[in-house]
Amino acid sequence: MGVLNVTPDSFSDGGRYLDRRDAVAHGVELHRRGADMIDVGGESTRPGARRVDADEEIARVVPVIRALVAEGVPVSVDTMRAAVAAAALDAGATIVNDVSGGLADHEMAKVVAAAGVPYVLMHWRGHSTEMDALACYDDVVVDVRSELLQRVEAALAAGVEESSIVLDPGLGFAKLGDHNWQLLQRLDELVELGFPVLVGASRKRFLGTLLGDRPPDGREDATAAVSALAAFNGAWGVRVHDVDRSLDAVAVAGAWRRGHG
Ligand code: PMM
Repeated sequence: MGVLNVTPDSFSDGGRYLDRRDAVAHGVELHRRGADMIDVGGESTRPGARRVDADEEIARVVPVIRALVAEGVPVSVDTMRAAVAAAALDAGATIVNDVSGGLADHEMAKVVAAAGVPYVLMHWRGHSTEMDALACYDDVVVDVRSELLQRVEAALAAGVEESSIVLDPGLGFAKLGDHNWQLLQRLDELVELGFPVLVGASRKRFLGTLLGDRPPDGREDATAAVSALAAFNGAWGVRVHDVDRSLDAVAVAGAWRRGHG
């Protein structure tokens, strides 16, 4: 999954693709390079980020989604709002990626159920302004797993098909550095729930910390290493900014796992 943030303030690519033509060209390029889908988001979720209103979010993402779909690019929409998801699906998006796992907007699961599309439920505890204060766990893997299962129950109750659900541990969202590493170390405990698992580590702060406070644009090799290890440990997908490196990493992981190239 290639990341396309149409925002002025995302932590690693904010502002870069605000111009609609640049955004579409970048999404097409990521797809051409091998991303199976492009994840288009119009609201930054970096720690401390302020929310934009729904109309602004729709105005940012819908024209980009429409243009990508016209170019034959499969698109997921990265949003916590049902109204934005509905507009994005209308514009041709075919997956909903909800970083709040349905918690931020209780209408979301109904929109997804009505559309019958895949639904990424990410682990989340609160909005960006408050999430760092919510990073308290007994056992982060056990807690994330059980909170995700509650979100699965809510989605099923709203009519979402079980086979449409994808789970994501939500690295960096109400997680301190080592919470992320524990979730990765024990990824199998999420995978064994039987749902496809998506991992989003690309350029995140915990990678920079590991590498001696490296800035986001120096975290690409570490991101690719996470992609290889996530794939090797049973992840279904990785959400990344640099598609080439992760494609190679995932190819190596697959050959290693199968024992042939
Ligand atoms: N991370 C970000 C945004 N959306 N969606 C999913 N499913 N998983 C993630 O880990 C995730 C996400 C934040 O990263 P960005 O600012 O680089 O988009």
